[in-house]
Parts: sequence; structure tokens; C-alpha cells
Amino acid sequence: MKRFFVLTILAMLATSCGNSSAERQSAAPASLHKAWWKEVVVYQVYPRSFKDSDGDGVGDLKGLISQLDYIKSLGVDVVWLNPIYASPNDDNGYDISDYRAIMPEMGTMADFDALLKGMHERGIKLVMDLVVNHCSDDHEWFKQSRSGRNNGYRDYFHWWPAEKGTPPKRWSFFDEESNAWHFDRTTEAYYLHYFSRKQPDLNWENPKVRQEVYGLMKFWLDKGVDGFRMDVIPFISKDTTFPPLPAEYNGNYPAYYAKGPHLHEFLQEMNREVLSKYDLMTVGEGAGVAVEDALKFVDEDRKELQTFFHFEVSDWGRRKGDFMYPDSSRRLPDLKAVFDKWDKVFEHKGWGTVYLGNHDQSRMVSRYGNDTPPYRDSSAKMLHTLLLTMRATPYIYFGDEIGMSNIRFTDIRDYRDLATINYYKRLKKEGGNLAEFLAGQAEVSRDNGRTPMQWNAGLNAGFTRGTPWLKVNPNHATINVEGAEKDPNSILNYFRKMIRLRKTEPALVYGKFDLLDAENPDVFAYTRSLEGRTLLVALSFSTKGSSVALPARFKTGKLLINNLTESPVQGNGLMLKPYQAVVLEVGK
Ligand code: TEU
Repeated sequence: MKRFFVLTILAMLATSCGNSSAERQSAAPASLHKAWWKEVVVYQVYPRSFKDSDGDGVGDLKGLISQLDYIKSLGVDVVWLNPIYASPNDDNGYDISDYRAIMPEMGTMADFDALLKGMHERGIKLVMDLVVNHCSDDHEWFKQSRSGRNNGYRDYFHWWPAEKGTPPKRWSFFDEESNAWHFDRTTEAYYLHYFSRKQPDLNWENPKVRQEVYGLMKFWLDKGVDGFRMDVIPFISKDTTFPPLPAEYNGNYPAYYAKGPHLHEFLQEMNREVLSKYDLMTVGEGAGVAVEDALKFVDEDRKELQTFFHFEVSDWGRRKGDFMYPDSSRRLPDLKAVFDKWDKVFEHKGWGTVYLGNHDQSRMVSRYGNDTPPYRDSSAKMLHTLLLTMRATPYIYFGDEIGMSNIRFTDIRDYRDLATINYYKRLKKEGGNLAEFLAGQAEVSRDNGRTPMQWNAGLNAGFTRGTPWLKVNPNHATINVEGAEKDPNSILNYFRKMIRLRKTEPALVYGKFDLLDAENPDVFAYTRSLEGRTLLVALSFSTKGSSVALPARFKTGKLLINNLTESPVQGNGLMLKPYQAVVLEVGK
């Protein structure tokens, strides 16, 4: 008991949030425009790392097809598939050399058709990655464009002729020199690339480029795909006079990139010409977008996109020294404030998403939970409870359903991600602190989230019979699908149960979200209310016990889910064990 840190939500509610909370509770629920894409649960598959069928060490479409029954068994409705198009793989498929062809490592178009058919037969929808801010320097458009200043494709890209001098500074995410302009000798000009040198930015100001994009979107939609996840879509429009970067964006260049002059016109045009003609789902990767601009993308009246990935949770904790949060008692209150703020952005219009991991992040349980042996299981289940009880479309990254954790490489030679490798090269050149960099990458590198799926305890975790393109986490000996299937209390089976709960409780999808006890440093608690039914979600983010008392107007009813065996209900309050998560009826 001594270690128990008793916190009372009751006192806080009665005082700090008293009146405003009561007012919020009595307010009518947000206008509910029901839509299938608000009700789905999305499972993200990074195909390179999912399942290899031919022994080349790279996951492929046939491998994915062989696991469709597994995906179906999870209870998810949609798969978002990272890029599988032809690509030299400078950035694992985010550098596309032919938008209408399949990367040979992944398989063939016939495999793709079989995949789509197999998914649709199982009632699973397919969302493809649309990567059209840039393509590959191996794309025919770019080969033509760079071949001569008068080539018909010249204006498909952004060129700065050398006789105008050095172009105004633009930063690149992945470039070894952080420079987004690369000099090309053939025509004595620089081309723009916000990402790597092999990812030249397409010139959306050219109407021909936009028509090409709409054409390729229709190609996939006519095949029957069900939607698009749009890669760095806020970056597409550029001021082609390339003025010097305004001073206020120094150090925050994504915010500048996300404010191109014709961005929203282009999205409205895309909606008119393509999106409005299909019943599909769209999600824009909201890189660089400030909270006050987010609604513009998804406000139904503006006819642009449907949903939006914001970056504030994935960037959270990175401020001031990457993954270390300066004042640990502020960690959870700050994170809760981020969730609360973004819920309000889409309260009356638009719709949000929630995710805690993806192919650009380290593993969810290592980042927001606790991957040490005593807590990995409960904290992963707790995080799934969070993901599946928000007013937003949840995205679950493959492997998180079994609680896969960071691999934490210590040797630069183990990395495959160009972001890590190029940054390392740059630091080395500059004489920077490489040991410190590697220690940071062990926590935050994208490769942590890209290690192969752990299917079983055998060779290469059952991912491949060849040599995996990226090392398999040695903890596959204990963390793997086969073992999780046999254990009724596994993270995997809890995840399935949690999905079933979301599907039977409309309040968890559409219900009003009200944060409780915002300042509580250990517990994330909130209610979801719909048509008189109120559910309480209480999530411990602590290795200590935490007590939660509930407002008198709440009557604790049925415990709908609990990630531990003991009930935390004590009188009219809760006593949560470390990383305990519950969803509880608290009156109608
Ligand atoms: O990611 C965009 C990207 O790089 C962001 O994570 C960026 O760091 C952020 O905007 C900073 O605010 C997408 C893909 O998800 C990623 O895998 C690709 O490498 C990248 O675009 C380039 O296509």
C-alpha cells in the first residue's frame, strides 16, 4: 500500500473542472454524420516486413495473401498497405518509378489482383498509399525532364537554372547535407527534393502533372481499391518563385512546406475530378500542419479529404532532447492535453484518426508504454484500449497486436533506413557526437518499427526462409503470433476483444469525449457519451497503483473490459494497478 499513490479524480472534478465539466456533459452530443469510414478499424501493413513467400528476405504480396485469414481474425475492416509500386527503394517504396506497376520484389499485378479479391471476399477493404508529392528519379517523367531544358516534361519538376545563382535555402528531410536542392550537371540546374535526392518533387502547379495524378488514382480505384492514404499531401503546392524561406520558419520548415499557395485548390480539384466519383476513404498525412489549419483539410463543406493524421502525438516527448521528456510529471498531462485538443478540432466537423505507431515511428509499447518484462503485456493492452476508445478512426500498426517492441540496434551497420544512415553520415562529416546519435536512434529510429513480423519462435520468426532484409528482433522467441494465439489472455486476444467492444458500443465511435482530471500525472481517464449512455475509460500509465474516485453522479455499472484479472472497482471509485485499463458503464 505504501507504494500506492492515491489520486482522486473526485476532488479535481468537484473543484477545478467543476462547472465547465458539468456544462460540457449536459451539452448536446456533437452532430453525428455517420459514415462507414468513421466506424472502421484500420490495420497498417508494411509489406516489406510482413511475410515473405519466396525466400528473398523481403515480404511480398503472396506472403500477405497467405495471412489474410489472420488479418480477418483480428476483426479489423481495412488494411492500409504501404507502397508496393515499382521503385528503386531508396526510401522503401516512397520513391516510385512507375505508379501503375508492382515492384518485382513484391510480386506481379496478378498477385495484386488476387490480393484485392482475397480481401474483398473476406469483407476487408484496401487503402493504398498515394505518394505524389514526389516520385523517383528513375521515373520516366524525371528521366525526360532532366534530359534537356526544352523537354516536354521539364515542368513536371521544379528546376532552378544555375545562371540564377544558388537557389534560396530549402531543407531536406533525408539529404546527407539537408539540402533540398540538388545540382544536375546535364542541364546545369538544381532540382527540388524535400526528401532524398532520389525523390524529386513533382510540380503540382503544372496542370498536366495534376491530370497525371488523377489518372493514376482512377487506375487503382477502377481496379476496386477502397481509398488512399496520402503521403505528405500538405507539401504539394509550392511558390515557384522560391522566395527566401521566411525567417519565422527557420528550424520549422515543415510548417512552411505545408502552406503552399494553391494546396487547398488542388485538393478541391482532386475531390471534384476523382474522389467525389467513388465511395472511398481518404486520409491525409498532415505533416507540418498547425492545429488551426487542420480542419480545412476535412471540413465536409470544403470537399477535400475525409480524415487526417496529425503529428502531435507522434512528435510528443521528442521536444527538448528527442525521446527524453524533461519533467516526467508533465508527460501524461501534456499527452492528454494533445488528445483533448485534437478531439475538439473535429468535434463538430470533419473527423480525426488515432494512431500510436506506424512505419515512421518506433514501437508503440516501447514509446508510450513500458516494454520491460513485468509491464509489456499490460501496457500494450492499455494502449490498445486507448486506440480503440477515441472519437477518431483507429489505425493499428502490424505487430502491435502482439506487443512487438523496439530492437534497439547499437551498430550503424544494422540500420537500413536512409533517414538514420544519411543523418549519421552528415554528423560524421561534421564531427558530431555519433555515440549520442546512436543512443537516440536506438529509441526513435524508424527501423525499430520495421523489423519483420514475428509469426513464431522458429527461424527468422517465420517471416522468411532466406536472410531478412532487416534483422528480426531476437525476442521473437517469446513474442510471436503462434504463442499469442494459444494464450487466451494474450495481447492479441485482448486486442480482438477490444475491437469487438468498439463495434458493439456506438458511444466508443461517435460519443462525446470528455477528459477527466486533466492534471492527474498517472491516469488518463475520460468518458464517452452518446444518447444518455456514458462509458468511462480509465488507463494507468504508471508503474505505481493509482486510485481514482468518481463523481457522485456516476454509478459504476458493468465492467465492459479489463486488461488485468482483478476488478479495480472499489465502492464508487477505482484502484488501478500498474498499467491497468478498464472500460466501465457509469450510468445512463
Ligand atoms: O513521411 C513524411 C515524413 O517524413 C515525416 O515523418 C516528416 O519527418 C515529418 O513531416 C516532419 O514533421 C512520409 C512517409 O510516411 C515516409 O515513410 C516517407 O519516407 C516520406 O513521407 C517520404 O515519402
